[in-house]
Amino acid sequence: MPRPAPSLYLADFLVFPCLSPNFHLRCLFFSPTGDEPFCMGSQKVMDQSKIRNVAIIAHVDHGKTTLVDQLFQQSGMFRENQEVAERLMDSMDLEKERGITITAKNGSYCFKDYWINIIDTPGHADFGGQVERVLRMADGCLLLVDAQEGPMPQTYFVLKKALAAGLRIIVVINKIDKPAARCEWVVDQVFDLFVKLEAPDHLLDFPVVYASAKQGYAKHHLIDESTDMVPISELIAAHVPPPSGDPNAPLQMQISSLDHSPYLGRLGIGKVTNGTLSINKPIAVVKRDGSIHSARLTKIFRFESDKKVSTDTAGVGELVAVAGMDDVTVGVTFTDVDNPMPMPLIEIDPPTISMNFIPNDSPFAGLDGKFVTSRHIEDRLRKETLADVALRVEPMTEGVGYIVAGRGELHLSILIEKMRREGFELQVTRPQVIMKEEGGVTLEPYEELTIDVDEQYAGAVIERLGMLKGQMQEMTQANGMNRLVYKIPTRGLLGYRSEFMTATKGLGMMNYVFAEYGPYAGDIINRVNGVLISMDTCTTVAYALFNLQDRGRLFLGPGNRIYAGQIIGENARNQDMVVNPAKGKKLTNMRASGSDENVVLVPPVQMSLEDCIAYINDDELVEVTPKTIRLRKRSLNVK
Ligand SMILES: Nc1nc2c(ncn2[C@@H]2O[C@H](COP(=O)(O)OP(=O)(O)OP(=O)(O)O)[C@@H](O)[C@H]2O)c(=O)[nH]1
Ligand SMILES: [Mg+2]
Repeated sequence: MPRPAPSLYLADFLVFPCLSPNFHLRCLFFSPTGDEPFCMGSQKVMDQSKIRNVAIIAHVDHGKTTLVDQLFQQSGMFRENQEVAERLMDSMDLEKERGITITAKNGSYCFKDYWINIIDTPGHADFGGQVERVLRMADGCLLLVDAQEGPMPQTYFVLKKALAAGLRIIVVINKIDKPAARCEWVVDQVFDLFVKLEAPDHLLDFPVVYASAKQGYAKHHLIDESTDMVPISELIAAHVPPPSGDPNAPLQMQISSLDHSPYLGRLGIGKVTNGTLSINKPIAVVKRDGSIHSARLTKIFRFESDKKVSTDTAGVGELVAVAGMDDVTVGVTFTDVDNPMPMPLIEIDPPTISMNFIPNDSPFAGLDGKFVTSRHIEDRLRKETLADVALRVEPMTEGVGYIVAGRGELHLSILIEKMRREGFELQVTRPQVIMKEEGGVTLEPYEELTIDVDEQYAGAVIERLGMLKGQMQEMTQANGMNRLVYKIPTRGLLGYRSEFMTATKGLGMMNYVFAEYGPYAGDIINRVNGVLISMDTCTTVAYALFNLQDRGRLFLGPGNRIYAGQIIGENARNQDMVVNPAKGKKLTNMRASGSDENVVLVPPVQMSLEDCIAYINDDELVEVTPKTIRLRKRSLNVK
């Protein structure tokens, strides 16, 4: 077909490759005047047959966000000299700092005349529910697997969800630049996983592509030479079907995820499954409870690279964000006013752990934070439940505070971190797993735990996991490393990560994913050590800490203002000990030359918020303020 002239744009909405060095990947839409390239803020809907909606799914850190960077960069959507941030889609501050994706995000790029919508998903198990929900927007997915590690617990989880959604799957063996890459082994493992998950025959024959997202190349065969990511885009264009759906049918669009705009408030994100979404037409909204309301949208956005671009209408298969409904939530369907047709509800995974968020009542309460009352905390938590459907909040039955339940320690600690950055002060209790009663039997959540550990530390890890009520399912060896697979109560894993890191000198990897509810495993003692507790409100003194450091590990250094009942370290023994961290040296008339200044302190153990949450026992609290994180006894009465 001859390439149409730019002036035909409004009639056909076709894509014109621009003559840039990588023009085969570059795609600009021309303005009606023909000279200025302009964004997709068009009144027209897209050509359905040229849309590809692809989710990128994988275990944590297997390189999803890095792959999206490369696809965007090589599509020519950025100016040649434009500075583009690394892991562009990880746009939240916390995502950048931690190097992990916390919320799924939409973006797009052009390849030849295809418009490829990409959904970058989080790999961490705590955010697994999001993956399941956003898969509703996809017609296919890229399953990334690390070329060295092979499939990991979350690979299994996301693949299971993708197969259940009936999506076409392209397997990307990523990080082939790693010296220890073992691509053939990984492909075999992935195949075994497909078989284990009873994938239908047509999906078992999955296409494979080998990539280094970091270095920006991909190839169909390992022996090929390649300098770009084109093979991945080619496979997407060829293997992912265009969105099905009838443009003439009544409107159907279900909200799969949420976003927030400082100007427009909440945005609902979803795929137009049937019909056309238009800004000027009233729509019916079917809520989660089945009630139907009419509404009018104030804005519709398409996703262009990592930006949202306003449009007035969107057609079948397009992924859009919409504004105008403050109470929009995951699962609602936008549909035709005259012929409302709700889509099946999106199940939301029930929470597995909970913590109590209580107002700060420590002696130092209110010194740092702007928002300290239970009312402030309640309002903030309610706001969060609107944006995060995996979170549940209810008032505590005893005392003032809220029971906040979520999908894991990371899920809840991210919320606490966000709150403290906004100026909140609060105290939190030790996480509790959520038990279930079934037929008079108490059931508790179990995780499937996969551990990769150097042979020399395997014995210690196995011994500890036994104490934490883990049951070994599998043990394999390769290249001096042991892979252990366990089923273990979620309770046993609370706080285990930092212990594991110390026990394996940082040379181990542990990953877990929710497996099932199983019988209550009996008492588990997560922490054997007692703590060192300050006897007074005081400022810590180097000399006193020097004398205390033989007793255990200290959590803070000299010059810190602390209160009576605050935890300042871990006791080497298993009971608590009240200590005086302000006790200076008795002054005498004699000056002992040299020894007075000779106080050498071991650097204190630095505890992150997650470490603190994982560390405390039931009679302890973590006090969180914008500037400080403290550990304390619930009862400050130490006399
Ligand atoms: N050697 C190598 N490292 C890579 C490659 N791709 C990504 N990485 C690195 O792997 C780490 C994780 O990359 P991300 O892109 O954040 O991984 P992710 O899958 O998005 O992680 P989550 O979103 O947290 O699940 C980063 O340090 C990347 O630089 C690759 O092809 N080769
Ligand atoms: Mg990521």
